[in-house]
Amino acid sequence: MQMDVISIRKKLKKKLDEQRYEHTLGVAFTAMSLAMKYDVDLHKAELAGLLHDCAKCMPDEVKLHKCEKYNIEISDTERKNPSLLHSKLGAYLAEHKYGVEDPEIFNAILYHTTGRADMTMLEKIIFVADYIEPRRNKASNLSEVRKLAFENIDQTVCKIMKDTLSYLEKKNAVIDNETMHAYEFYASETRKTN
Ligand code: DGI
Ligand code: FE
Ligand code: FE
Repeated sequence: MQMDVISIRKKLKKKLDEQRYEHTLGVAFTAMSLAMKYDVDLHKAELAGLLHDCAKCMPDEVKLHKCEKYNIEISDTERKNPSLLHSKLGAYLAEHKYGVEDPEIFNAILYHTTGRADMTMLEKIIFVADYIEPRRNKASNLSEVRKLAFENIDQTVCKIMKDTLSYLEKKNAVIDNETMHAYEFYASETRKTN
């Protein structure tokens, strides 16, 4: 059965550390603001925002173990970077532990880290809200990206993907195929409209 938002928040507060919980609230509120701008159901944006990182705060071994237990497929890239699994596992837990019944919400959780080609508006909103929520302070050009998010969501997705890829390349991190493919899609999409 679908849990109400207040009960979901209470459960998340137990499962996440303090910073991650604050980030989660920031993503939920930012997602709702973007949903107002882009005509998306506010409740779906809130649920997807609240639950997107529900599987983030567990050790990598536990993520791997739970994926095996629930028969969630683990790719080579994910085996090398088990942190990436928090999206897949989060989508599974949203359904089975938080009672979310809406596949649009699972997909927004599932693709929030890598993105994917041709995302739905809800998927783009969660992808962007994760990066721009008020408590985030990592990227240097955040004020610019925050403004752009309310002007052109596709360009924002493309910019975030580009910045994330150059950050990962600098770190010599393994890049997931989905991340690369998603960037190529949005790079060509925004070229078409410019
Ligand atoms: O969970 P959050 O920290 O809120 O944000 P997130 O789910 O977007 O995860 C962010 C991290 O994931 C960030 O450091 C970039 C990294 N990431 C995104 N795509 C890839 C990736 N890491 C690797 N190794 N490969 C990817 O393709
Ligand atoms: Fe995440
Ligand atoms: Fe997040």
